[in-house]
Amino acid sequence: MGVVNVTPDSFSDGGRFLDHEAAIAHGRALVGQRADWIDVGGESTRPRAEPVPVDEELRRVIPVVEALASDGVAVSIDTRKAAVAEAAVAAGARMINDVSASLAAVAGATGAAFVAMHMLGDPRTMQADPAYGDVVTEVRDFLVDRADAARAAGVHEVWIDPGIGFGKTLDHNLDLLANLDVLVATGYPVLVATSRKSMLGTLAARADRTRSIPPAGDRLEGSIATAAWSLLRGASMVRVHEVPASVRVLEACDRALAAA
Ligand code: HH2
Repeated sequence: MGVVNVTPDSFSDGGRFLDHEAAIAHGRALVGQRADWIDVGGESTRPRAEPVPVDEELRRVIPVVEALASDGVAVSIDTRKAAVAEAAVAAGARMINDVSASLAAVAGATGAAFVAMHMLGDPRTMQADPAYGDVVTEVRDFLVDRADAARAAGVHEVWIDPGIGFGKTLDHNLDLLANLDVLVATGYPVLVATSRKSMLGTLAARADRTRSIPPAGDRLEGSIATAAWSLLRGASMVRVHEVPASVRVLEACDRALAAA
């Protein structure tokens, strides 16, 4: 799944694809690089991000969804708002990628596939002091509950996603990655999105023996390593900014899995 953020403030590519033509061209390029899904988002959910009014989010994403969908691209709409999800599906999106895991009814009513992601709190406050008893069990139970509800609401294709970086410390994120098999064992296909996230900046700085965290655009090694890890541990899809490198990883992982 390749990312197209039509936002001024996304943590790694904010402002690069705010212009509709640039966003559409980027989506087409990612398809050419073999992304199966293009995830179009009009609201940053990075820590401390401010919510975007519904009209503004619609203005950002709908022309991009329409253009890509009319090319035959499988478009996913990354939103927490029912009105945006509905309009995007009407414009041709086939999947609702919902970081709030609350839009199952819209997916059921529109016939779209649905991604339920786990987040503790909301983006404004989620990284303040996230705490869990057992992060893996709590995330799994939450996701199964939301995914079962989505199925009951008539959704034909339901994905689950641990929500790396959404109300989680580095240790929580690592615990979830280490125990991905617990999510895979639920039977729901698992989507993982680590690409360029802050945990990878922290780990890169540790590797470099420095305090300076590399910027989001300079976290490719960690993005690739965690994508490969996720795929080898049973994830069915990874959400990434750098599609060509990720496709190569997928190819290598597929071969390794087939040989195993
Ligand atoms: N992470 C981001 C956005 N959408 N969707 C799913 N299912 N899982 C994720 O982990 C996830 C997501 C954050 O990344 P990005 O879109 O690059 O940044 P921003 O939210 O700042 O636009």
